[in-house]
Amino acid sequence: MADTQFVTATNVNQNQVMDTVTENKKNAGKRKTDKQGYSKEMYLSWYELMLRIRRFEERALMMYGQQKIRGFCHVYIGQEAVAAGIESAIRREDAIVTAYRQHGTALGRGCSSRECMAELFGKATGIVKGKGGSMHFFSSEHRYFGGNGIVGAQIPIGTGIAFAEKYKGTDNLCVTMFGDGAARQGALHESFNMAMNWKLPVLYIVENNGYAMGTSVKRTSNVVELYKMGASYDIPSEPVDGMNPEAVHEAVSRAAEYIRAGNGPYFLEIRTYRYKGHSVSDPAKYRTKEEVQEYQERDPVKITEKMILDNKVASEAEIKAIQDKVKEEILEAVKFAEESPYPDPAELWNDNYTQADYPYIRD
Ligand SMILES: Cc1ncc(C[n+]2csc(CCOP(=O)(O)OP(=O)(O)O)c2C)c(N)n1
Ligand SMILES: [Mg+2]
Repeated sequence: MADTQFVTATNVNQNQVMDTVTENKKNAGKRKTDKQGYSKEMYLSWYELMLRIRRFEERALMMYGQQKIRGFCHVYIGQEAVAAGIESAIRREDAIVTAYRQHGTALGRGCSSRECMAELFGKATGIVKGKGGSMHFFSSEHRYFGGNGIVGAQIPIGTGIAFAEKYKGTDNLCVTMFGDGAARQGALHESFNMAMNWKLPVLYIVENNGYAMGTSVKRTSNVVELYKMGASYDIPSEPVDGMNPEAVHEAVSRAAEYIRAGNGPYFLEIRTYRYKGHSVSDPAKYRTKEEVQEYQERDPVKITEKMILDNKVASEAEIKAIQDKVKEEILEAVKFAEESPYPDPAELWNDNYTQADYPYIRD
């Protein structure tokens, strides 16, 4: 199943973890994707979720082109294995908070395609009543805390959610995700330090897709292997192949086990790639076609489908049934969004945070 060494001991010591880090690094990119290590249900659920995210966003881009969706829109296409591998390795009660490239994470949490699509359309039936749009899905029912537009702002928020879980005595953890661009924010360092000092149940995940808007990781810092940043706080950290749901699942599983045992935070650098530009308005001229192609050859949806078929995990008919189901679901979601009403203008006054006794300065 895995060609990496697992860290499963509850009181694993730091040297062991750092040995594992070195091992993983040596093995990164060497993982075999042609061997079956998990159940049929697992492979099919990874495939279905990744396909749902892919088809959802392809359709959203089409609707954007028709101006049915407006405003900011950052798609996750290429990064789907990250959402799939995280979800299969954690529990529904665990919390997740992430940045603005977040449609896939919300769908992974189980938020419905129709509510998410309606949100993109700005409709009252959207997941946050049409008031958030592409960057701001949220669902406390799904333990999904958004959707944050300020780069890195969710890092202290996720740390705070983890603090709340520890304070309340649950054994839930908070997966706190951010991009490589956010890894340079000061808030990350304050959060890492506090989480480690207080042994908070937080799994930090940087989705390193190589770019922050048009700026490559290489141009930002000498430290391009982002997982190494955890070492300054003694947080166990490792790099992960983010183009393969199996690798993500394995890394998140051992991290979650370590955290749930009360050891404090864990940090994963999941290496991935976005095929599209930063947002719909970015032609992505700062990188070569060859670079994009290289990653498309490792496409997580395609490699998972190939793996399933080559190993006869499921039949072509079963794969086709999933494809048809997802296609129908997304078309239905668009229809639902189109037919839904816009929010009543009076809704502007609802769901705003107010504090009755806040000392406003008044004339
Ligand atoms: C504090 C702050 N600074 C700058 C921006 C403008 N901005 C929006 S996205 C972005 C790049 C972030 O890149 P990364 O964290 O790698 O995420 P990715 O888009 O690759 O998923 C920047 C600089 C912002 N939203 N917030
Ligand atoms: Mg990035």
